[in-house]
This record gives sequence, structure tokens and C-alpha cells, in this order.
Amino acid sequence: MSKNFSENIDQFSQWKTDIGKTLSRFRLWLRRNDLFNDDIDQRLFRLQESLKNEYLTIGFVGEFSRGKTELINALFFAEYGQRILPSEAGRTTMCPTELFYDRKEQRPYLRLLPIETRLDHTPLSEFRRMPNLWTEVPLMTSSAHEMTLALHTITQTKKVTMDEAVKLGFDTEMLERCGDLDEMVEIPSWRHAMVSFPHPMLKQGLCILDTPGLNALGSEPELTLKLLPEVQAIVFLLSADTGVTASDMSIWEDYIQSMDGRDDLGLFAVLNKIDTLWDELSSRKKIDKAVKRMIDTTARQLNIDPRNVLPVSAQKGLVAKVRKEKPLLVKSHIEELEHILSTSLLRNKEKLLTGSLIEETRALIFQSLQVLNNKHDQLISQQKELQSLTGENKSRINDLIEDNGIAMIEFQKKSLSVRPSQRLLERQTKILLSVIDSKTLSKEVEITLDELVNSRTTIGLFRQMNQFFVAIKTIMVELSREAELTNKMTKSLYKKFSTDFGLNLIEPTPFPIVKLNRELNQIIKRSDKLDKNIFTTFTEHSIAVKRFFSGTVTDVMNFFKSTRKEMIDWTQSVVNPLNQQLRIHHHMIMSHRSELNELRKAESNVVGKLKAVQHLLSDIEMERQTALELSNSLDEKKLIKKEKVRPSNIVPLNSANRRKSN
Ligand SMILES: Nc1nc2c(ncn2[C@@H]2O[C@H](COP(=O)(O)OP(=O)(O)OP(=O)(O)O)[C@@H](O)[C@H]2O)c(=O)[nH]1
Ligand SMILES: [Mg+2]
Repeated sequence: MSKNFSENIDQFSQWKTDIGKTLSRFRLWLRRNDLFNDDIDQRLFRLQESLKNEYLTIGFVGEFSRGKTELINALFFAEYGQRILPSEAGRTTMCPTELFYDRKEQRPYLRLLPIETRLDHTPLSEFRRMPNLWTEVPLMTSSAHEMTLALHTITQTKKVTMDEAVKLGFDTEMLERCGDLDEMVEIPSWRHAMVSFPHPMLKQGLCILDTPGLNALGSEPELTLKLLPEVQAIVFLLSADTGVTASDMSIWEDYIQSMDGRDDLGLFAVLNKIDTLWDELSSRKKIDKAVKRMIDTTARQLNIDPRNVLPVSAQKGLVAKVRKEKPLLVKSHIEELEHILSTSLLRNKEKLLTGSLIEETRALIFQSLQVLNNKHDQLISQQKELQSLTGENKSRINDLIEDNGIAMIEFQKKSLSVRPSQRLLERQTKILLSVIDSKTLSKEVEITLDELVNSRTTIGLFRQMNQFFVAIKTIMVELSREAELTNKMTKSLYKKFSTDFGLNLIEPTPFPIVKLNRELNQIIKRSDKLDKNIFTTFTEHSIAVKRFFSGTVTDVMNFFKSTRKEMIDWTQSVVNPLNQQLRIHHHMIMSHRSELNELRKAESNVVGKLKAVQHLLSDIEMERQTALELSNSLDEKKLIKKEKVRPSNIVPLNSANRRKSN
């Protein structure tokens, strides 16, 4: 196993464990400070669960036979002493294959989704949730030989008529005819493969996506539109023995190039099979020069910086690892590639998680801290009152009790006066929710699907789809309007609270309508791209076209479903802190009252009470420090400490260092 890769993956796992521990410590902190409730409990639970489900995903893409699978074998599975994943000349990997470890089921398996499921309208993402529709092949992980045999199932193909192949969404030009049986063509038996495998790195959260060569990218749009955009690193494979061919170029231009410039994605062009340039009779210097020339040519063709073309020999790297031949390992450049890939994976994952999970947790910590701060302020003023009771001022106790009574009446009055604003906000959040309730949406979807099924022409299908988008966009405009109103109301409620009760409150987080609009637009944009693909891939109205469309409809439905959830969570997150502040405020007045009463009845003395308050204040101070430490530890826990010095001249590919095109 590569030290580079496994160290970085271990680091990711350790990082997740540390964040998980911080979340648990925060949970205890909330309990200690009487700030724990069902809402916070659910939010913390959700954060902890999402942390558990985080994978580091790396995707291998390129024309067939460039050595994608061989590279995966060399990078991750060399310790098995043989090729674990099938890698052969010609077309080998027949369907997108995900390698990971299923932490829920905690067992190895190979699951294959039959190609016929393409006839169904259900998108791949839905099939994932239906394991019974997949064919399962047992994986005997103790034997490398058994593993290899089982994984060979992924390469299975079947013979079907051209007609059937077209119905299944294959491009006729890409299919190979089966010799004498002219009308029959060969197609993959499976649509997708999932391999759960207890490999140490996979167990730590690594997920590898192997893809088949050309044709698959176009015929399984979910691969390019959903799976690839979600990975943290993409390796685009080229081969030194062919150079950049026309089909390499079309994959690069159609699917990969557009992802360049995304700052949460590492994109690497890997020039594999450099061993084909090794010539026993040539000097090392001469070979290096040939490799350099090849890199320059490749960079020119892809229009990227030559430093972004990473030379490697997957095959020799695998052999070197199996035979433990260090000089060959160095010559294969595999370790340099490992270093850059794993570092990039971590960097991109960190960016992603920092923007979501970590920010949300820190916001929760600060919100709770604010409740504690206000409690602290109240205690300070009570302390001042108690201090005024020492010495000659003992008669003041009755005045203070009276003041406390007034404070309670005031508190109740103010609580009543904010009620209407609170109710207004409650009503408004219900309106917000009703804009996208499942009934309204189901009606739109029903109409669309119905018309999709009955539509006779591809043009007709596109028209229906466009109408569907117009309806969805109208809903979104209304949602934006209501969200804006809700945000205004929330802000003014917070303002009223802080002036009425003299509380310091952290500004409420606005409902994230801008982010949601962006997400929906992305789904629509993806669908547009899909339309373009369909026009070029399918000339006739087909079941496959319907399947793609219904995939988009499902995406939109899922988007609204998660928006509804987000809305409910958001409502809780703005209402909850106010309720907590009120509860603590009320509690403080009450406890001060019983304190003063005890003093009056001489059941306790002022000095003792002051000591107790002092105690409470130092406790709060300590808890404040702990909360700040928790927040800092989240902030400081960087996956990548410092940019490590790169072992070679390799830099990741991004728009900043891409060669400027004329
Ligand atoms: N000489 C040489 N051959 C290699 C190297 N890497 C892979 N190959 C060979 O290239 C052929 C194709 O390799 P695969 O790993 O199956 O290629 P792939 O990109 O996964 O191809 P598909 O699965 O068909 O898309 C196999 O015969 C490999 O042994 C390399 O570094 N050097
Ligand atoms: Mg392959």
C-alpha cells in the first residue's frame, strides 16, 4: 500500500474522528449549561451522521485501454500481489464501478445493476436505495484469486439486436457487431457496479470511481452529470503510446475541460504507459527527453500547463510494488502521483466540509455562547445588588424584592408583547413551507410525467420539459419573495427581542434562498446539457429519452424535499435561541427572587450569597472558555497543515495556471 496515500487517508479519518469528538464535547457542554433540547439534539445528530457518511472520492476517466483500471490496481491494490480489478487490452471495464466500504452493512459485496434497468424511468440515484434490484456476487476477500474472479463479472457483456441496444440508450456507432451475426451487437450486461470491500483505505473513507472508456460517458449521463461533479479529484488518463488521439480529445472537450477552474476539484491529466518510451539501448537522458517532449505535446494539445501533465507507468508501478523493486518504482513515477492525488483530495474535501458542517457547528456554538453571555450579564447586575446589601444597607432588601417583582411583571409584559411578532413569524414560515408543499409539486410532476409518457415526438418531450421548468421557476420566484419577507420579519423580531429584553443577540442567519436558487439552476443547467447530449445521441424518440427526463424530474423533487427539510431546520434554528434566552432570563429572575427571600428570612447571609454568585460567574467563565476552545479547535483543525513541498514539478490543474489560449 502506498504510504503517501494511506497516510493522507488516515489523516482524513483522524480528522473526522476529531470533529466527531468536538461535536460530542459540545453536546456535553450544552447539557452542563442547561442549553440542551430536542431541536439541538436533532441538529447535532444530523451533523454527526453526515460526518460519518463523508467519503473522499477520486474518479478515473478516459478513453478505453488508457490504463485507468491498471492505475487503480497499482495505486491501491498492489499488496494483493496481483491485479484485483480486471485490466486487459481492449474494452474491459464495462460499466462505472464504485469501490468503497459500506459502513452501514459492514460487509464485502459486489452489486451489479442489470443494464435492462435503463428501460425504467427510475434514475440511478433511486436504484441505489433499492439493493434488491441489484445482482449480488459474493466477495471472498481472503483470497486474491477469488476476488479477481468475482470482480471479472463487471466485464460481462451480452448480445442483443441493434434495435434493443438503441432502446437501451446505446449509440449505434459505438457498438461492436458480433462477427457473423450481423444484426446482433455486444453491449455491457451491467449498468453500474458497487464494490464494498474492507480495504484499509476504503474503510477510512476513500471511494474510487472507475469508468469505462468512450461511449459510456455519453450513454450513461448520470455518470457525467451527477457522479463526476461530486468527486474531489479527477484523473484524466492518456497513453504515451498513442498520444492524444481524436477520441481522447473529444472526451476531454465534452466532459472534463468544463470542470476545470472549479476550486473544490483537483483535475489531473495523467500520461500513462511512459514505459513504452523506455528503450534499453537508449540512455536515461535520452528517455527523459522523450518523455519531456511527449508531455509538452500533450500539454499543447489539451491547452494546459506542461507541469500539469503527470507522467506515470501504472503497469511498471504495479510490478515494482509487487516485486518490491525500488529503482523501478522510482522510474514509474507512481509515488509522485500518489502524493499529489491524495493531497489534492484532502484539500478539496476540507474546503467543502469547512463551508458546510464546520460553519454550521460553529454557528450553533456561538448561538449557545450568547445565551450564556446574557446569563453572565444578568448575574453581574445581581451581584451588584447583593453588594449593595452589605454593611449599613440591609434595609434595602425589601426594595430589591420589590424591584425583582417589578422585573418579573416587566418580563411577563414583554413576553406577551413579543408574542404577536412571534406568531406572525410562525405563520410566515408556514406560508413559506406551503409554497413548496408536496401536494403543489406533485400536481406539476404528475402533469409533466403524464405528458412525457404520452408525448409522441422528441420535440414534444422537450416542450413538456420546458413547460415543467417554467412552472418550477415560477414556484421558485414565489418562494424567493416569501423568503425575503420571512428574513425581514426574523430580523425585526430579533431586534425587538434585543431592545425589549436588553439582550445581546447574534444576528439570525437568513434563510438561504440565494444558495437554493443556485442549486435549482444547476439542476436546470444540467438538464440543458442533457438535452444537447440527447439531440446528438438519439435521433428518435425513445424510452431512454424519457428516462433521462424523469431523472431530472426526480432531481427537482428531491431538491424540494430537501429544501422543505432545510426550511424546518432553519425555522427551528431562528426560533430556538429566542426561546432559550427567554427561559434563562425567566429562570434568573426567579432564582434571584428566592435568593432575596432567603436573605430576608435570614436563612442565609449576603457574604455566602455573594460567594455563590462569584462561584457561578467563574463557572460561566470556564464554560465560555471551553466553548471558545471548541470553536477554535474546529477552526484550527486543518486537514492540510501547510502546503507541503511538492516532490517534483507537479502542480494541480486549475484555471490560474492554465496556458492562456489565444
Ligand atoms: N505498457 C503499459 N501497458 C499498460 C500500462 N497501464 C496499462 N497498460 C495496459 O493497457 C491495457 C488496458 O489497461 P486497462 O487498465 O484495462 O485500461 P482501461 O483504461 O481501464 O480500459 P477500459 O476499462 O477498457 O476503459 C492493459 O493491457 C494493460 O496491461 C502501462 O503503464 N504500461
Ligand atoms: Mg478499465
